[in-house]
Amino acid sequence: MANDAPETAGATRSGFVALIGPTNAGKSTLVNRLVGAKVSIVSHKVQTTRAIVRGIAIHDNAQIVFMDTPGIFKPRRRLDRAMVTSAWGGAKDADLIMLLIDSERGLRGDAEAILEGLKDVHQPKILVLNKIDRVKREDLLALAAAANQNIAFDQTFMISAENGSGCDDLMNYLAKTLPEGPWYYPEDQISDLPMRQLAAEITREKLFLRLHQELPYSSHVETEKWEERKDGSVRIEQVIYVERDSQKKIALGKGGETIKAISSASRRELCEILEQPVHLFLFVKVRENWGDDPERFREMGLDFPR
Ligand SMILES: Nc1nc2c(ncn2[C@@H]2O[C@H](COP(=O)(O)OP(=O)(O)OP(=O)(O)O)[C@@H](O)[C@H]2O)c(=O)[nH]1
Ligand SMILES: [Mg+2]
Repeated sequence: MANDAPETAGATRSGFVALIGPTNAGKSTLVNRLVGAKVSIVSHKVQTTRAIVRGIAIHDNAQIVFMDTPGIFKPRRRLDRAMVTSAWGGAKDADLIMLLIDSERGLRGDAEAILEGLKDVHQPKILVLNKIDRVKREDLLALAAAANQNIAFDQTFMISAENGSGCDDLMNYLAKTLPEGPWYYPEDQISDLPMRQLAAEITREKLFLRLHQELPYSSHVETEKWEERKDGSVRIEQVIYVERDSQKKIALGKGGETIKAISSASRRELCEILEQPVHLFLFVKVRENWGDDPERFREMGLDFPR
């Protein structure tokens, strides 16, 4: 046809790549590695990511928009259901889907159900076996074969998001596979999360790292105030919402030592990210049943399941 665009050497490519997988597979770790900056929080606990976080990378002439999604698992609470729905929604919006599996866990647990669910998703899919620093090579090959049995993955990659091994090959593949087209975001943008929200997420990460049992899952952080000061520093006030008075006591710790430790870890990281001195003030408030409050879901970027 006459209006066919000529193949130009400098044609740009762009697209959305959704990372889906069981909780704790290393999706957020991988997004941070591929973007080259921390855009999504990471913890050793399950269900760390709660809503889709977009991290943007440029490789060769391609702009790759990674969608980090909440892990997929069998939901119990309302919040769980919203998270799992959001993850599948991310997959449906993507140009390409990356299924991330923890090689050590293999297909046990939620992975089987996700493979089943992927049969209804029609975009190109690739399989990424993560945490290869933890397993023997022959086990990896067996896992790759088993996962490829029911789903036609275009490619299988074996990587370690933690130490970066295999990540260059993965990026090269994505950059040449995404469709031709203009970039979606300005060249220097690495995330679509507003700073106030990223700051709340950083504090939530410290909470996940520090607190045990159910408490991290029953808490939620919001940035309430953000005040740039004349001396170049910033004053940030955040509230940690918990569901019960007993949880508030645990979050504060004896003599306030737990909240102090969380605050200073979060403040240190915020200073680094913002490249300015940070005065961080954390408050713990009880908000009963925040897990059933539509407003909280909106704040997190989730739909409220009825
Ligand atoms: N050994 C090893 N650990 C890894 C690797 N990638 C991630 N991890 C660890 O796995 C844990 C979970 O990582 P996350 O990135 O939070 O996992 P996720 O898939 O985003 O988890 P959810 O958001 O809860 O669904 C963290 O303790 C990471 O440090 C890897 O390549 N090797
Ligand atoms: Mg995550």
